[in-house]
Amino acid sequence: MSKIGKPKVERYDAPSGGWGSARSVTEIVLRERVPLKSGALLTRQNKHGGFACVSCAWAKPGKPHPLEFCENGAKATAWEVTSKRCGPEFFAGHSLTELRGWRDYDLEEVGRLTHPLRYDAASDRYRPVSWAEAFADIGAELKALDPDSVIFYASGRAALETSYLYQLYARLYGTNNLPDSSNMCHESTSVALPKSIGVTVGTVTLNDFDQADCLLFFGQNPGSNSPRMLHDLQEARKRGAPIITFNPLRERGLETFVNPQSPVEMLTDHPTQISTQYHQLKPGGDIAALAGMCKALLTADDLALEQGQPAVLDHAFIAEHCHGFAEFCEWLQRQEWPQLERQSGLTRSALEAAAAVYGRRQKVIGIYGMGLTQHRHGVETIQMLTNLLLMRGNIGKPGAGICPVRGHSNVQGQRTVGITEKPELAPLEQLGERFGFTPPQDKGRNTVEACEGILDGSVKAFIGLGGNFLRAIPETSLMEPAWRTLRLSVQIATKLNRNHLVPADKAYLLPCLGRTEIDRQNGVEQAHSTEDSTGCIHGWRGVAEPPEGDLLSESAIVAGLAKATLPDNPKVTWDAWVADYALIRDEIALSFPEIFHDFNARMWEVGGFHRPLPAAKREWKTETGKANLIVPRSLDADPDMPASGRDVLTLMTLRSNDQFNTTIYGYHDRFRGVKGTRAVLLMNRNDIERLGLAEGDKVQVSTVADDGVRREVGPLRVTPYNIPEGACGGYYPECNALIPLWHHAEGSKVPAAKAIPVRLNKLIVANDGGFPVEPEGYGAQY
Ligand SMILES: Nc1nc2c(c(=O)[nH]1)N[C@H]1C(S)=C(S)[C@@H](COP(=O)(O)OP(=O)(O)OC[C@H]3O[C@@H](n4cnc5c(=O)[nH]c(N)nc54)[C@H](O)[C@@H]3O)O[C@H]1N2
Ligand SMILES: Nc1nc2c(c(=O)[nH]1)N[C@H]1C(S)=C(S)[C@@H](COP(=O)(O)OP(=O)(O)OC[C@H]3O[C@@H](n4cnc5c(=O)[nH]c(N)nc54)[C@H](O)[C@@H]3O)O[C@H]1N2
Ligand SMILES: [Mo]
Repeated sequence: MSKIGKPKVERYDAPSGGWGSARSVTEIVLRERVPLKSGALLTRQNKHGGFACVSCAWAKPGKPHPLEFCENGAKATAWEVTSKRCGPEFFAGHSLTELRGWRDYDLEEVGRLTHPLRYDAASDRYRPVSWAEAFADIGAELKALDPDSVIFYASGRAALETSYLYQLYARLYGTNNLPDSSNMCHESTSVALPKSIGVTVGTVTLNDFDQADCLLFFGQNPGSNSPRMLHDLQEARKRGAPIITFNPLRERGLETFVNPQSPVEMLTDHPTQISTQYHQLKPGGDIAALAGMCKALLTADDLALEQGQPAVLDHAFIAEHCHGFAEFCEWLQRQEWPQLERQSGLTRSALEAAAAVYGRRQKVIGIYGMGLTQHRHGVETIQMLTNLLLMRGNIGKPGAGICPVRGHSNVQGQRTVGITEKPELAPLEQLGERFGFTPPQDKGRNTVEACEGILDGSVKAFIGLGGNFLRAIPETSLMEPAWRTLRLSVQIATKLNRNHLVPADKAYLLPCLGRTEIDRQNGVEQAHSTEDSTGCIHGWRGVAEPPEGDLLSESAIVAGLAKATLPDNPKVTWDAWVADYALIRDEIALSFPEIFHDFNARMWEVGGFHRPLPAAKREWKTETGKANLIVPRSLDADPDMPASGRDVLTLMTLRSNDQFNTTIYGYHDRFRGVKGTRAVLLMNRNDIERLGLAEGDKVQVSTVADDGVRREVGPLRVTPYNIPEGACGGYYPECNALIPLWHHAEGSKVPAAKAIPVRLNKLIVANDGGFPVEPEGYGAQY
């Protein structure tokens, strides 16, 4: 197993980016023994004709920087093009029981999967199997099952071409059970925005970022999760645009930044201050904070009009474009400041200060991430942010808009080409006509519903197009044993992860090419495409040689499975599609002509092509035909879990700077000063003292919910941090065992991973020789 330095927690005062970032990239390139040729590959990342970064979904500019990648994008590439291998010899030497004792980090560090594998229960090992046999057996299993009992999950990476084939496969088979990682992520956005402004995605492009004169930042951590965005933030600051941040934690990337690609900045270490106001609100305090800002604007507007001054609100826009304004104002007037202060954890004067800056600026973008989407009332929180923007006409004009920062590099695109459990979002009629079948009309299962089905036995099989489902979902301690009752699990993956080690009756692990790699079909190099966070679609080509072994492209695997499962259909030409991905793009263009017409030509436009976004042109595809101001039901974002009792804290689960979701690159969360461990609980000093604890104590953390389920994670090291009283922070995925499956956003069913009421139990350990690198929170039953 890997060696990890001695655990340490210390203050990190350096800016984000800078030398720390450069060092961190060098470390991983060396550790992964990235072949020298592939090192040069980073220069092709996010470039026209190069390959799309496999990390985040941030926009890819038409005029890229010389090196258009960031610390974490470089780590993601090194992780994929590693020269380490995880082949049949490895599995011959290790049983699944043994491997379940390994850390997530060590599992993926073994290297790339190289051969198709089938679980052999007698020896408790994965054994090599031929593709033909794997496809035939999986197909036979699926034919015997009710399509409604099968889940077709996608994790957000696979390209548009593969994703289109995947949804077609599921629908031809007979189900809309197409959950996506987006169900744990920005589904709250896709439910909130259609009601507010009639689009499922954000309205801004990089062009708007170039013009904005103020940015509002809610619950998104660009320093770790979308570092290339720091360039755009830095540019905005240089233009004098204020950035107002709402985040319980002080995140380094939102404080200061040194551009690691600017020699002058690197040598002078002269950082740009990012946030001009930083409001450390309570987790889930956003509805109240936004209501406070809206109320302050309304009051200022009344006063201005009374005194014959220019209005603060954009009354012309509201009159022409909005619905529900009067009702929203009445609601705002009824809100009392003491209540808004209590719920948000911010003072009236702080909220008025934020509103004052916002009220003076003409082109404002509202940016947000998991801090808003992962709450019980996540959908309403996003609608409140939209309300604030609408009050001053900040949707549908250059330099302004709403900007959900998506996660996986093609998660938005997967939804666009039909990976969705909601039949109304897929072009079912067109698919039915084109391919001569009757598509399933019933709503499919989303992620939480898939989990419920696994628990109650109604789900019998799971196909995973990437991802680490079992580790990413809540309720780990119930879900892991339930997974073993599945009839079939098929995982299409690049690296070994914990989900692969919990076998179903029949379990297959199928190795695929990564996006950085050259995908040759019949000797011809294929291109593929993705959609970024700003609705921009780009074509790409892999540039690295794929690992030696017996791997297939994701599209070839999906087609192989489909052919073995489905009856022959002359209109469904799997072989031709896999031989030439351009033909798949022709099908995508036929299914979604408005977005993808002339797809094969337009995908190579410099900077990509944009999908039409009616809201960006002030066309509102809502039921009222207007942009709707929506009144929230309460100020509390998590009313299903009232944090009662002085000893109850609200836990937020967070990503470190050294991970991509469940992929752990290392144990240094540089920006937060945490080194060599993920077993930490970030706490306010006053809470530490009040609860009779001390820095370095080990605690067992348990969820406060009286539903009879025991949910515990620990030991975690008590770690003082700049975080509001009553809140604490721990890492995802280690803390997922603490999230009840039923604690999810209403409307979108995104697990509410940012507000879990917990109690701490101090552990008395006789020989306190340090603390572990990772806590236990799962697998205790094995
Ligand atoms: N390197 C790297 N890049 C990634 C990922 C990764 O794991 N590593 N993951 C990718 C994926 S799939 C996604 S979805 C994105 C996720 O990127 P983010 O949206 O940034 O997600 P998180 O890291 O979960 O944290 C969100 C931020 O919300 C804050 N927060 C928590 N609770 C609240 C709250 O109640 N209100 C407010 N206002 N803030 C709150 C946290 O302090 C944190 O700064 O990043 C993507 N990019
Ligand atoms: N507590 C808590 N839970 C969360 C979150 C949180 O903030 N807090 N965030 C949620 C969010 S936003 C998301 S998006 C989900 C993420 O959930 P998932 O998308 O399911 O998880 P990942 O960790 O991104 O998946 C990593 C695995 O994908 C496989 N993989 C990597 N690249 C490829 C590829 O190119 N092709 C294929 N086929 N496989 C590949 C590798 O085997 C790797 O082990 O987790 C959610 N869970
Ligand atoms: Mo995500």
